[in-house]
Amino acid sequence: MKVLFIEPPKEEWFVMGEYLPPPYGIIQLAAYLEKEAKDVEIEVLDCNAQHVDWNDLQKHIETSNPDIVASSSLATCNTYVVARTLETAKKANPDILTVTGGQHFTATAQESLETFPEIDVIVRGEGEQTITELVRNATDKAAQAKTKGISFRHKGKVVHNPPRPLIENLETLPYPGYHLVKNVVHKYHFAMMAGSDAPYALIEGARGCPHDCTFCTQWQHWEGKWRAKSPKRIAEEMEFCHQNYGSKFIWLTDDNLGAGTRINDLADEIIKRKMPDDVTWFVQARCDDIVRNKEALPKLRRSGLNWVLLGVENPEPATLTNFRKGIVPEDARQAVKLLKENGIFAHTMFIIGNRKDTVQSISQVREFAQELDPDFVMFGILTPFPGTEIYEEAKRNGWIEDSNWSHYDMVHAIMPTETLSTKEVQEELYNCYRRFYGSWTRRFQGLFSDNKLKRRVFWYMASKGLLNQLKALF
Ligand code: B12
Ligand code: SF4
Repeated sequence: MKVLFIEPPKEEWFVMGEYLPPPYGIIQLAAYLEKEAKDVEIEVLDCNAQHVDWNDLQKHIETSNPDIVASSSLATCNTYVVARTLETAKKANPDILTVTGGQHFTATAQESLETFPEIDVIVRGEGEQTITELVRNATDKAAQAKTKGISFRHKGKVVHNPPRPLIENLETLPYPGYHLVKNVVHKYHFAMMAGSDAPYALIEGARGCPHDCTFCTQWQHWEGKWRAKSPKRIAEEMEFCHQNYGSKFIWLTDDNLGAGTRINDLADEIIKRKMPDDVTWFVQARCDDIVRNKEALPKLRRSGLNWVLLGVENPEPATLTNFRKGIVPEDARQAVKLLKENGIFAHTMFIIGNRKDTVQSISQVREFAQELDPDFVMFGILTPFPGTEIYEEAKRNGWIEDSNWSHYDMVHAIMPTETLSTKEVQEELYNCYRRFYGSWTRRFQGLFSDNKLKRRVFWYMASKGLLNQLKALF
């Protein structure tokens, strides 16, 4: 029995410049399968790192000769890329069982199995135990059809098996399976965030989030539960990646660093390991949690945390309430200030294009970004990702004007607001970026900043022409 995990050829999300990320989801699944099903042969093909394009993929699958092909998906915008990968597997050998999973396919299992005949099985929700059972029962079709957590076609109908309970203790998961991509592991990098020569690793400290924002897929995907590894285990994984793979830029995949009470201990555990100063890490956090944990920030900085992405979303309290974000604008002011005071790169994310947005309210978003003056800003367009409440609302009300999944990347406008057309929302995104990055004062301050990170980001953005790329979208 052979399972081939594939990270398909993907285009970069251009807003963050040039990067090559490790395909963490599938190496995690493959490492678990390796541990639990010792007789199974496993191969991980990272098309982007191994320079396998669409022309070469079929040949590669034929040579590999797997019984099962499992494709990574990551985000809604990769839907067609996943379908094409599994279609290619079927062309190589129609007997291959094709599988995918993740947020998008979990939320659209019925529709996706109706639309894409090349997908045999969708693994809904948490993948490790389900893919292992699916592989174990590969020669017993009746047993396989009973696997919890899968959706598949049977006699022309889509069948959804009951969900699989979540793994109770995430520490039963193996360490990240970077050995499964060891020939390319040195290539993973994030040019703008850490430079092209800093080996980049993803590490998972938790799954899910205790909050329930209406635009977010994460809490729904992980059933409203937040499960975390201990600070000790997270620090051990960081050290493991640094020692074994030379990782210097570590992205903790947690959506919400501040959930629970682990921040202080996490900083202590990382500091205790005395990794070199050029090993840095990044994470996403809520503004209120940064404020709540302000005493721990100096220690976090000493542990190597040098970049935090904050979900500021909007300056309008009513919009924050509508999003069920649970923060107030003052949290954002405080959080940005605290990060900057502690030498941590403050990266903020704003969302425009909610139903009530007008030219005026979006200009307030821009002005709020100016006022906060973070080191780096990203503006995103409210995108109705399947699996979110916003999606259900938008679908019910017929707001969705673009059903091309490859546009669901928060850069393409998908729906109008009450007063702005979809095209106008698109133009407003450009205006937001132009207001923040178009100013010569800000450009000079960035390009010649004392802060090395800030300098790199601004030089990088200047060289990549982000504004022009955004303008080309309308
Ligand atoms: C790191 C990251 C990135 C990295 C790239 C990482 C990579 N490997 O390519 C960067 C920064 C480049 C990135 C870019 C983008 N990202 Co991103 N990213 C993440 C993040 C933080 C971690 C991903 C991860 O490794 N998770 C850990 C793994 C173990 O979890 P998992 O992927 O969910 O997999 C589990 C299950 O879902 C399931 N599963 C998943 N896939 C499969 C496949 C098979 C075969 C099976 C059996 C099971 C299975 O099993 C796994 C183990 O249980 C997630 C949020 C999160 N915490 O997951 C967002 C997230 C995936 N990103 C998201 C988005 C929207 C984007 C972007 C569009 C940009 C943006 N606007 O944010 C781009 C798209 C880029 C592209 N074209 O692919 C959204 C996706 C929502 C959606 N439905 O589309 C997420 C969920 C963030 C969020 N809060 O909404 N991202
Ligand atoms: S947006 Fe952030 S805080 Fe809100 S549910 Fe998603 S991960 Fe949690």
